[in-house]
Amino acid sequence: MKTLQLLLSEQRPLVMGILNTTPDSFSDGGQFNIVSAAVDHALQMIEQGADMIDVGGESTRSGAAPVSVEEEISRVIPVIEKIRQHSSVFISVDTSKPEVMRRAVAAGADMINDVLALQSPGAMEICAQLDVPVCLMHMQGEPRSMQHNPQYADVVAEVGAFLQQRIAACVRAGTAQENIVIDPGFGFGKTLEHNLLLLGHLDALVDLHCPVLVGMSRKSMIGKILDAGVNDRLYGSLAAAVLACARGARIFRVHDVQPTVDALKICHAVNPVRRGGERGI
Ligand code: 7PM
Repeated sequence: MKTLQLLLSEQRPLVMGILNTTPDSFSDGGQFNIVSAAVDHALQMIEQGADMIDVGGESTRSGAAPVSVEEEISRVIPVIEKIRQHSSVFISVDTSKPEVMRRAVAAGADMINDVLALQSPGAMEICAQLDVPVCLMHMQGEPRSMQHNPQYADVVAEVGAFLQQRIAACVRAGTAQENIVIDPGFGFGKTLEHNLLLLGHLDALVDLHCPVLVGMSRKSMIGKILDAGVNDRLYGSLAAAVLACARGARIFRVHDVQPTVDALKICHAVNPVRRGGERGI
């Protein structure tokens, strides 16, 4: 079994492949076809060098309709079970619902990735009880309205303070400090300027002594700079990943696994154990 500690101890950037199981991401809507297409995609990303697969069943797109617990379970659980049958890859589940967290870990998931940073009632307690690693992400507002005029006095300080509070709350609830990963939440209630400030000052988050995960792949911050549609954001996404890596990020949540693995190998070759001992674990 792979553990977060073991992967991090390799002292190289870790690539997390994004696996969407929402019906809108597949052309054929049938349940069997969705599961088998998702598992095929996961195996392909593993082949390309993904260290982790992030399985998500709830679209966090601004304006997207909420998904029921039953619906989310029916999307992600069969996929997690099938990936586990084929591979020992590290699996994270992108969810905010305590019941989905419990079921996903029972099905073989290794980590909880929660864009709400375990603020749903019961979520923090379940994660402590399950004794699994968690990724705490910052978001301002809620998905439906978060991009309507986000405002900060000091985005870097506010995101850092929020994550620090959530780390403390999780540790109080019983989660081991070593099991906590933090994420600035690029694009979640942030303008392009906010996102760039966070990327430019990522060291402020690295200083919180938890490994930092970043997700900028194909996001609108890349699209806005390049004036490019979602299918023309690969090179921009690679550049953003490399910059984050150079500033101390440890885990990269991406769509395009193989190109990202290559780009990050270059970054890592320059400085393999970047401040490894004392920072970001
Ligand atoms: C529509 C809009 C669909 C945005 C999907 C998204 C992150 C995440 C997502 C992230 C962590 C995407 C996002 N983004 N989890 N889940 N960090 N930890 O572009 O940045 O994938 S969903």
